[in-house]
Amino acid sequence: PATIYLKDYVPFGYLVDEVHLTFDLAPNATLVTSRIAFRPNPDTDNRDFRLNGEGLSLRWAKIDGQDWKPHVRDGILSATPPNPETPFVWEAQVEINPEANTALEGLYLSNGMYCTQCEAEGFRKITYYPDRPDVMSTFTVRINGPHPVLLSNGNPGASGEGFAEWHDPWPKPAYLFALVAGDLVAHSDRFTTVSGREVDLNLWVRPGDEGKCAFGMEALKKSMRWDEEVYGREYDLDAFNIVAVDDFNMGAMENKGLNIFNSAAVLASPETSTDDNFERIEAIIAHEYFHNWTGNRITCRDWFQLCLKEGLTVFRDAQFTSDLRSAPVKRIRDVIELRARQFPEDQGPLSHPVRPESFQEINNFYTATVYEKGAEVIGMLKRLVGDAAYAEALDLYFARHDGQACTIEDWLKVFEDVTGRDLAQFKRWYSQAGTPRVKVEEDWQDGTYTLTLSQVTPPTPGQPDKLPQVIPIALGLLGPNGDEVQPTQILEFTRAQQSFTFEGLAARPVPSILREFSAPVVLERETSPAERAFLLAHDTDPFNRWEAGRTLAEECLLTMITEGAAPDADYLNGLLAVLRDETLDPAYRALMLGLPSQSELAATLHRRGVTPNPQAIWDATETLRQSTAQHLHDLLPRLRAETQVDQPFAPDAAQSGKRALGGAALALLTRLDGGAQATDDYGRADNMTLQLSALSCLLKAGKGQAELAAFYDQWRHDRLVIDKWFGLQVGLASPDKVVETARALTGHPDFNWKNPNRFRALFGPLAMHHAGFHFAGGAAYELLADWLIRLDPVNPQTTARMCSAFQTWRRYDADRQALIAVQLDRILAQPGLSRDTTEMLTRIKG
Ligand code: DPP
Ligand code: ZN
Repeated sequence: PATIYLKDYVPFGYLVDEVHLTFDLAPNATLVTSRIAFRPNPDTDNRDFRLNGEGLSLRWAKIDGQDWKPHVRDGILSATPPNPETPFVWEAQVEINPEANTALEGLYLSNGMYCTQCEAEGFRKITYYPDRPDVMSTFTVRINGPHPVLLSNGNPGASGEGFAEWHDPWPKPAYLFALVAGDLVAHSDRFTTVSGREVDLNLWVRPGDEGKCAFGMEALKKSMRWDEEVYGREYDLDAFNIVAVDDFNMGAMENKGLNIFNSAAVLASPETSTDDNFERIEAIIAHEYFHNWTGNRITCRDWFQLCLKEGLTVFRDAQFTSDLRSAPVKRIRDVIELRARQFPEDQGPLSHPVRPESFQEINNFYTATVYEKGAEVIGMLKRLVGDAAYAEALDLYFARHDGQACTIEDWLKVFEDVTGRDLAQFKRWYSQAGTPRVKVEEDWQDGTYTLTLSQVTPPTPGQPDKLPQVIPIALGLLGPNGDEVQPTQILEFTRAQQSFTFEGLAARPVPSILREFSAPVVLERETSPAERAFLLAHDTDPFNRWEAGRTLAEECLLTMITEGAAPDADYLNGLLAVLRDETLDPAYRALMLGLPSQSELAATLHRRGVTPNPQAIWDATETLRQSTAQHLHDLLPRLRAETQVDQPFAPDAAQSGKRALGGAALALLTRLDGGAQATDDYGRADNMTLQLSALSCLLKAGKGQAELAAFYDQWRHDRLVIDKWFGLQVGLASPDKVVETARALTGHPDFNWKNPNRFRALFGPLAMHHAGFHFAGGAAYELLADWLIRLDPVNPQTTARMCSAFQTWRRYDADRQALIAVQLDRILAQPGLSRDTTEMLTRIKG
């Protein structure tokens, strides 16, 4: 496959003033008729007229009303307009086959409903067009079809029996185009914007799902208000439609005025959704809504700039969640996710800069690095310039670039203009891949405390040498009694090595470094368990207090693994003290009970030059869990009593925090009582959070088969709950049983593997089960490879994404590497393997 480079960017030779599309819907022969007004682009002399198109059968084409026979090859239609220096109208009609579209890109059918996914390059599967984000136009759409609901972007126009028209007055790139047609029902509401615009809100779902819409609608209204209040951004159309669809490769899509959601990312009810589901849905609704300004009104010049909209929009949705719920809890959860998903990517063969410089298949770059590290970079920028300058820069960004397709250079320039700072070094965060490692050394002499930091970013593919980056280090100092002697300040750490001194201190302080996780780096610091325990007890920064407990747990596990040590008393006592403290938010205490994931432990061992043994990591984790249960024995019933919820169910921060802590306590209790309490809880559970938490405890204990069967019977009609049923069994199996459990489930009649949610429900937990996936013998590698081979011709995008299960393979021993290499080669040898999967596996192999 061809590689596309950022450095080769050239503008398109023409601007598009207007797009008119007519769809005559038919499952296997939909006609798309286009009329597009082009004019020469004054910014370039290049007049090549090339349109993208894939899988289209062209029926006719005209330029300015004259029949035209264009040249079509390899997905490119080329023609030379008779008068390229004057405006002209291109018309064409193509036939497409939505029914045969299993890749879920372009126009496809899901349960008889038509829907689209055009980001990144799906529009070229609908009609011939300059399918690139820097070509923006207004769209007018007419849909002819027998369906009761016919939707497209923008404002509704004329409609009647068998047709509907839509007009989107805001120029947009083709990737934001959307169309939906089907037998849908709406949950409707209204929103009045700050300037008084009345907006019709609709959440469209399949009949039967009406009861799962209320939460999403509330989340939408909160998002609309929040963006007005915090960013001064108002909605700009008369209607905002959201559609839930069952077959969808990603979470959701921000199409202008017509967001399309994976049903798992929008449908919610207390009986079928966990608290985590609710929180995630709220965040995704916000995310897609916020794209209306950061992504749609201001879009990306080219796909290398993807983080321009994604990093910023993830950052904004995180701010929203922090405001609505608990800021420390959100921050901790985001850092857990970052370490679980972005760090392995950044520290392995798939490592790429936040703004990549080349790709073969852009779908492979919708990554944790572009999204989550992209958001971290914005958080760092905000820390460095301060809140006021950040707000001013954003105002300037919206004012200066509204209606444009922009670059990271444009983004940084508004910050430079507002602050007068030179951001050349900061820009390395966008161009250098890899996670910087920061080493800390300390010195204390005559009342002067010196902190010496050094930074190294290890080599990543294509980038052997790295330059120092600007790392904002949020630092506070604590005195011996735990009082803060130096409140949080931001150290600007810009050189390979740099010292910071603090004078006039009465006693040697204990530093609290990288508060709030002020930069996405790995902190390497030799400290005693006693000092960590001190921070766990006293740190005034909630993130770092949690982090102290986390590192204490990690070091404890690592010594158990490498030295066969017993669980560390500092950890267990520190944990007990924190959990006893009823002034602390239950959600926060629940997070304190978490352990580093087994994959994270493997990464740390690998970084320290030790080959990880997955079974040993599993065993140590189990042992520590068991000791924790015993150590907290007396406290567990009290935690359960404290976290009882007496009010009617609400998926808010307060209640979900209680359920999280109660669930964590139940998991420990089950290790002591053999599941008696969990069985009882399962019988009384009246919401999915409690039901799933009780069932999980039982399965983890090797019990609960009767409950599992009852769960299936209760929920067999609900596809989203059955996804959970699949995932649970694989995720909670013991390492030696994971593969046989997964294999047996692939034979279940409900294993509709062509549905991405169902495929991921089974194979996601397989890949995430560290000790099970890497269980000796490599059967899990083979099973996953078998199914990737099967899925690739059907759905390359989801296949390629699942390949990342293998990205950490170089961490492990020679036997495991050899077993994985066999599977990677076997997949790569498949004839006709997709560009998506080929690129991923080639990069993973390195
Ligand atoms: N642009 C989408 C999102 O991140 C992904 N298709 O919201
Ligand atoms: Zn997004």
